[in-house]
Amino acid sequence: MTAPARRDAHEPTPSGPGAPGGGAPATPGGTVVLGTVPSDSHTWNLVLLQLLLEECGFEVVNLGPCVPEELLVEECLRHRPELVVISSINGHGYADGLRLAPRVRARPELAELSMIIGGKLGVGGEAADRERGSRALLEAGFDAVFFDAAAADLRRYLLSGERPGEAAAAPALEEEYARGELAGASSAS
Ligand code: B12
Repeated sequence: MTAPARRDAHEPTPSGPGAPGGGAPATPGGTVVLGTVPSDSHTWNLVLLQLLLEECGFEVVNLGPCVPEELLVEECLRHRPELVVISSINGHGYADGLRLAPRVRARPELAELSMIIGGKLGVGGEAADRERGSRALLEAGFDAVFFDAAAADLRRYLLSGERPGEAAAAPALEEEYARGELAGASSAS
């Protein structure tokens, strides 16, 4: 695994000791809080991601579009989720995410929470922009950043055995995935 600043835009950064946020890994069967940044009113991305997360065994609390930062913090405190997934596609995800992550991390109870962000996060199409943006979002408190991401990137992240604590759950899902029993498996590689 390469250092965060050098990694491919689609390659998740490992959580755990040393990683920003250092969040505990998500395990299937837990709760995922899903939402977007305050400026983003797109909803179909959230619907698709909710379906994917549910297929992977998570209970999903979908906060919908234009989630105020305070609401996200409140919902995280209430549900204590295994994972927070922030999806943004309007191009402001990068800027909003830089404000959002520190708000969450400011609460000591949420300092170790696993939190990722992805979608169409910016408007600059250059790889260097994505790399700089990813690094800044990681430093702001996200555990993984997916610039210009697809749903398959989230699936891959959830199935990843690299994240400690997922080793037990990942092989079973991996088998289902290989058999094509998880929706969308044929389009992922
Ligand atoms: C429908 C739509 C709208 C509708 C939304 C209706 C609704 N209820 O959702 C309306 C008309 C309201 C709208 C408004 C705007 N839109 Co609009 N919209 C779209 C459009 C056509 C489709 C989006 C969609 O629903 N896709 C379907 C979902 C399922 O796919 P997806 O968005 O790609 O999401 C997947 C991936 O991104 C990924 N993913 C998403 N999040 C995450 C998170 C993680 C962690 C991971 C791993 C993966 C992941 O998985 C998702 C599920 O498969 C896109 C163009 C396009 N063809 O994509 C523009 C688009 C998203 N819109 C855009 C823009 C600019 C706007 C406006 C700013 C326009 C304006 N000037 O007013 C506003 C924003 C309003 C706001 N406050 O947010 C731009 C964003 C540009 C950018 N990011 O660089 C796009 C790309 C159009 C374009 N090419 O310019 N929009």
